[in-house]
Amino acid sequence: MTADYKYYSIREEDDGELVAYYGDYTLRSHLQPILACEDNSRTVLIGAEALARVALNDQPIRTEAFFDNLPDSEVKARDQLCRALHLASFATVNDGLMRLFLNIFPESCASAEDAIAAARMITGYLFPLGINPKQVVCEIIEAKVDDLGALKEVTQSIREAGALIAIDDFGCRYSNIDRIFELKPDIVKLDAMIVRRAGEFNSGPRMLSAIINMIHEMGALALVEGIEGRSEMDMALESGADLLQGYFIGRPTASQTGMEDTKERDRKNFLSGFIG
Ligand SMILES: [Ca+2]
Repeated sequence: MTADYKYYSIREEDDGELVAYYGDYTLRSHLQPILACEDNSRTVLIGAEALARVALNDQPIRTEAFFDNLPDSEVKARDQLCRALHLASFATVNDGLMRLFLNIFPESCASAEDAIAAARMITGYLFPLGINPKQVVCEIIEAKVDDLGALKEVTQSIREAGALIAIDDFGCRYSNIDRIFELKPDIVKLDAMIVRRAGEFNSGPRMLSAIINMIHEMGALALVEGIEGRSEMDMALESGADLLQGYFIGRPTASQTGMEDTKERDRKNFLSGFIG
């Protein structure tokens, strides 16, 4: 598959992996698995978050560095490139069931107009790539978007297309509970810092339960990020988390291998009954 756009190109390598080229930068799409908690603390793989791996002249760099100190128009072009790459890569491993969690860069929602354009860009790709909109969860960092009108536009446009909304990094900055209630997200992702802090205090697990209960009151599912060990996994399960993500479950890996490895491991977990 080859797709050329105004600012960049996406090409298929000999091994089948899609790579995006942007000047001297190359980008690859990696997936980090997300588990759903079922009754009796059983877990099952339901999807993955797409994360970009960026290199400059073949040297790996932080993904954030790809966006640093650029004019808005450039940030938007690069953000579009990431989303196009993630969607096209996911399409190559799409089994019709797994969900793709896709980050929306806050700068793409600076205004209502930008937000609508970003949402249209995503939804416009889905049909040609054979991805059911219901499989896509768009992650938005509410705390980084000042304009409530733009937030509403982007959530409404995404929802109208049939995709789901997740509030990302909840609790790491100045998350505004009122605004989140108003946006009616399907999922709220608790920042990794929350589970880490909850593990440091005796009252931590109760605090985590209270936060998760509040998210349930909103009518949303609670996804706990930052599961890096057994103790965090157990605490999240006991606190009523609906979804889990973190290194203990799986690191971001190249799309094809990552999903297959995790599926195999998760299948074993599922068959062996209980985790713990
Ligand atoms: Ca995210």
